[in-house]
Amino acid sequence: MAAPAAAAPLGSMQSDEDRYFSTNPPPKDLDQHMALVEAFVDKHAKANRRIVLVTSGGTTVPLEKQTVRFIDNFSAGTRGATSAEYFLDDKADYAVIFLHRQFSLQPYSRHYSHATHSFLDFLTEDENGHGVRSRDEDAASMLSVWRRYRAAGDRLLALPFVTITDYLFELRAISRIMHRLGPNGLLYLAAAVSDFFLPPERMAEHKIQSTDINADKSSGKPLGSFAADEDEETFDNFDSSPKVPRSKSLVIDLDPVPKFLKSLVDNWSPESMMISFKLETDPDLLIGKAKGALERYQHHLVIGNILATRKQEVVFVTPQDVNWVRLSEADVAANVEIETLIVPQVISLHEEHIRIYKAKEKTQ
Ligand code: PAZ
Repeated sequence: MAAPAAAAPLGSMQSDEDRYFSTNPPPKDLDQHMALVEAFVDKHAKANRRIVLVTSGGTTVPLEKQTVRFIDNFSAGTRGATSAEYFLDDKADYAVIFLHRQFSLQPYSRHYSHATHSFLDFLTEDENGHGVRSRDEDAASMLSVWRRYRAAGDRLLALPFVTITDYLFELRAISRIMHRLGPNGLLYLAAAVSDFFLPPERMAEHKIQSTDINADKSSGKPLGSFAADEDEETFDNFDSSPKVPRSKSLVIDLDPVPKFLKSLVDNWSPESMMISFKLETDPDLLIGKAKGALERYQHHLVIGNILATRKQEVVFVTPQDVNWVRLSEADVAANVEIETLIVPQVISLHEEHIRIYKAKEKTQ
């Protein structure tokens, strides 16, 4: 029988969360970002405005400390950027902290920045030939986007992240600041966040090499987990060129990212309303996984979507209900955005959350 493990001395137990944040480096702009968030939150709290944190786009998983290669995902940030616009709408009047993947879609400019043709195609020479203006056919829609952009003004704070670790540091710090908003804070977590990462102690410092040549010179350490080559005398030679050693295959062994949403709900911003998104490709898994997330994290709403149909339908899963939200065929044909349905429903639920919180406060 194995001897029982010695009990850890009191105070020495580190949670997965503590370990993650103490062993991974914070993003270099974190302090500067949080100074902006503090000022933004204080200003809008004074105006008694509700604030939503919208997260958007994919997180990268770097394979090297001086990163040349990384793992990424499909998300362009359409859901986040589009939703942010509807939260900023005059009628909704939210202030939005837009935590987004660097260079992903942004509210308002998204209509032009990632279009299939260049933004320059929206312009034409003005009458005097001294400048440019929008083409006549685009003028009305551009004016509408521009007016909404100007109206949003200082209600939008956009902060970029790149890696999964940047994202988690920023999420933790922003949600802690939002805690001071009480129930007026809303967390709308639409970013496509990696479930896996490479811990720093297993990350190569320099670019991972595909052969053993100069391996020791470049890093002084083993270069990641390469599949060992049985036959060291094999070469990549298909012609009479000088012999070079055959490239090795790269085996990547990733750790699971600790589950942070429970900390968000319990500790970081417990009075905010929290909405997470759940993406699946297999429709048979979606509702079960969404319910599982609700049970596990005890938050307010999971919005589920399937990769192939995410722009036409989503499902709202709460502890009480499962409700599909769908665009009609006519809406799809007219390019109506599903966020025009999602955001107003989310706002009603947030209003309900605030009402319940205030009613509870009165009875205490
Ligand atoms: O960025 P996008 O609009 O192409 O995709 C949006 C989305 C599918 C990433 C989002 O709706 C979502 O489900 N986010 C959570 C993904 C997840 O981690 O399960």
